[in-house]
Amino acid sequence: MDIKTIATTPYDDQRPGTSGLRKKTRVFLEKPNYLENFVQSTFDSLEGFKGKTLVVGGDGRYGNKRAIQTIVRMAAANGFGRVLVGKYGLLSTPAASCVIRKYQAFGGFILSASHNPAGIDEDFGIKYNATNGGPAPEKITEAIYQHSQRIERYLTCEAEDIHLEKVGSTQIGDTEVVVINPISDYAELMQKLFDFDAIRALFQSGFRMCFDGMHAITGPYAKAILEKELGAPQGTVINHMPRPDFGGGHPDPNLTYAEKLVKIMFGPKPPEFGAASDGDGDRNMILGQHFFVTPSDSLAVLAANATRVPGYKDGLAGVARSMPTSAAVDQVAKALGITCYETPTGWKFFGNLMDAGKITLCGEESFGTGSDHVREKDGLWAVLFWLNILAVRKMSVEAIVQEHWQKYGRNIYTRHDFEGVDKARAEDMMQNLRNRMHTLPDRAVGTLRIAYSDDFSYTDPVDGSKATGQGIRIQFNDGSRIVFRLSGTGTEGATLRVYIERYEADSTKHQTETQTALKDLIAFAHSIAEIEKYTGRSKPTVIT
Ligand code: G16
Repeated sequence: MDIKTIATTPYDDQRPGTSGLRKKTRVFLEKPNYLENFVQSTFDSLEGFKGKTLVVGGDGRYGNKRAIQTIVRMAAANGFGRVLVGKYGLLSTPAASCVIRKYQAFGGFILSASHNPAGIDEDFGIKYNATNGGPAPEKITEAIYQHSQRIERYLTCEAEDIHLEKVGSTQIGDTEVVVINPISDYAELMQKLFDFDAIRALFQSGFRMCFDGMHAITGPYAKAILEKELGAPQGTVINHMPRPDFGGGHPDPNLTYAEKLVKIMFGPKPPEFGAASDGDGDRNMILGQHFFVTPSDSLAVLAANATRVPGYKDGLAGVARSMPTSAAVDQVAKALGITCYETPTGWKFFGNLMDAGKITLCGEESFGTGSDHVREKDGLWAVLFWLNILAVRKMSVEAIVQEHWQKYGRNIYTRHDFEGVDKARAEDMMQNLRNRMHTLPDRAVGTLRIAYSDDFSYTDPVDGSKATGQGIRIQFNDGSRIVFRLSGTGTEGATLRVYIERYEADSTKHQTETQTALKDLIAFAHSIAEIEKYTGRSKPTVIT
């Protein structure tokens, strides 16, 4: 193989965010060597991969296939022994994690900007996952960034494009490139975790569901598993064809963007169960008939019912949630006598806890739920977990959640997003709040009193690494909370996220509409942070 050394120069904006490097598609396509710089900086940050296996796949968005061809050539030139690529260039994020683990790969690249829209004028992204199948920890992402700041060359080679349309193997010099079925390894893992017979019987009994693939990666996975394997009627999976522009939609499974599914589930005679996943298949939304399950509640319900599901029948080692996620799962952990860890936002913070056997289940308010079966959050896994519980308990989604609240109390919860605001102004707002944090304790807000306020920091209990500046918390004496953070996944301007939560033990108050139940805290959040003054917005763009 003729290895080519190509001269290049650094870009100063290649620091990975909450989940990899996300930019406008044109940045990757039109800035010379933008992708190559990031890929080579990643290789240069790693040691010991010569002759080992690299996994490559993506969510099928615009630019996916072209990026894969570039990465395959670079992987060969850098000395990987084998590259596993999903057919058509596809691999959902959890499937990529599964494949990395199953084939003991050195690591993998996932091409995705997750739930961000796709297309030439939308977003593209790339992230590196390590040997455990999980997102690279901060020490690797920081090393990648440092390398990207002094990069002078990248390595590639002359080779024909790989035939991504056909499963099979080819050689580039000493490197074997294998195009794999992107679904089968993942489907096999799901079969090991869940009672497929019970779910099959549920569908045979006439149970109906609607799964929204949002024209993104999970469509083919859901078709294969729900319809073909589990016998759900054809048509159960809607928007199932992945498209390079996700059909022009915004594949974020929430009440705003999963519009078609929401219409069905809140319309006349809805199916018993509704679910959606996002661009790269790691997020999930769970719906009952006219009923939305918050991601925080969903995690708590899965934890409380885990032993009814084969893969978790021996119980949970522990659980974890990101800091802004509601404390619903904390109540379950307390009842089960297991530890609940509180981590910063970002799936990468769960990896060490899972590798060390400290947790089995974890989740985030941002529609992510998962377990130690892989090292990514997993949308379809969460849907199958719910289906398994529904098959065993023979109750509706709403009845299960209502019963859960009766037993554990309800953590009434909402997130308000202010998308596309001015970045500098949003950072000023956060700084202003930070400067005044120390004046807040003991202050009365209606009948509540502020217990403390801080900027969340985290010390990893496994390797002692520290993460600071992870979100400003205002904690009240009754357990209520308000959290302010700026999103780390956007590509333009800033998104302010405000998370609001109140614990309600009194079941007579569980039916109050969420925004009404949290009205006083929402008003206080607006006034204390001076949201309108800094962002020019009096109302959020998205409420979840
Ligand atoms: C990513 C991360 C998640 C995080 C979410 C939101 O999800 O993997 O851990 O919770 O972003 O992050 P932020 O609030 O910073 O926008 P995904 O689905 O986009 O990969």
